[in-house]
Amino acid sequence: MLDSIQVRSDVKKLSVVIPVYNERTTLEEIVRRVVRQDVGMQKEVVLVDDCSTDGTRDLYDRIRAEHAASNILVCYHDRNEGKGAALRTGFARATGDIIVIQDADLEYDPKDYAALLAPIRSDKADVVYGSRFVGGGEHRVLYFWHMIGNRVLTLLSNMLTNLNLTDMETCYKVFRREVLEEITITCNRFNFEPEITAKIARPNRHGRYWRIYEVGISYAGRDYSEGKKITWKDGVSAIWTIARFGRPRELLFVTVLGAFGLLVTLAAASWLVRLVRFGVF
Ligand SMILES: Nc1nc2c(ncn2[C@@H]2O[C@H](COP(=O)(O)OP(=O)(O)OP(=O)(O)O)[C@@H](O)[C@H]2O)c(=O)[nH]1
Ligand SMILES: [Mg+2]
Repeated sequence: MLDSIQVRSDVKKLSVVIPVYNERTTLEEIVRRVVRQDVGMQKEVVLVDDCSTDGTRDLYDRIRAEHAASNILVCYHDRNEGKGAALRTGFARATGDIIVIQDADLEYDPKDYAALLAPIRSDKADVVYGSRFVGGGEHRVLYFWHMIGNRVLTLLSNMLTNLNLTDMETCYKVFRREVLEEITITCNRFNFEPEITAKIARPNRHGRYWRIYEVGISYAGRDYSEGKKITWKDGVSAIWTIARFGRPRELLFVTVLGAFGLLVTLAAASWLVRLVRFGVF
């Protein structure tokens, strides 16, 4: 696939940034999968351990020894700060021309890298999101309400960024180096997802918008017994972050629309109560 596209000559190295928190059971395997994946350019792996306490920290020497021929860098946080903070550390250390975020569990498959990198390599995109909700890749069937939650957060984020993404919360986000050089993540936890999405939707320092693409990816979600950690609290925090970083004009529009919807609902309810009182029903 990569051979058939026109490749940007300035794209020579991929950095895979992996935030890691208590992933003892999956870390070695995900690093193997990442290292094994041929991306047609140099590759470095930046592991950021977010103060794991489950024995994950004992694995890094073994990982370095197993992949002695590969370019693997390990950074350590001395207290747990969250995925956003781990990525901030990882981005600062990454030296690639393209940077991809890779979770340390086995939900996202590095085999999707070729498809994710293609729009950047062919100079169509500056940012690529891997969507779990489009395309024909295989998907594990899991929680309905989590899917609804993801859709609602993506909808709210789209309303306030004027983007038409289908999966704002996806782990697979790929950036040209230049994009990340202009963006600082301030949110430490999972709310960095709406923050970074809002920031790539803004004009860059040349006054132009970044070119954003989406590609379908496979997804092997895990359940809580397998280590799933995300909770409804992360959803609430995401909504607040979407509002906080949304574009002012869209925020005003959505607020007016919401207030109007609320008024219409209240008026309809009050008419209904009157009709019931007057014995119409
Ligand atoms: N939960 C959590 N993950 C962190 C933290 N710091 C770094 N991470 C890493 O961030 C990545 C995403 O975390 P996950 O818990 O898999 O989050 P998710 O994929 O959105 O949600 P589930 O896998 O469905 O729980 C993983 O590689 C974690 O190891 C942290 O403080 N908490
Ligand atoms: Mg996960």
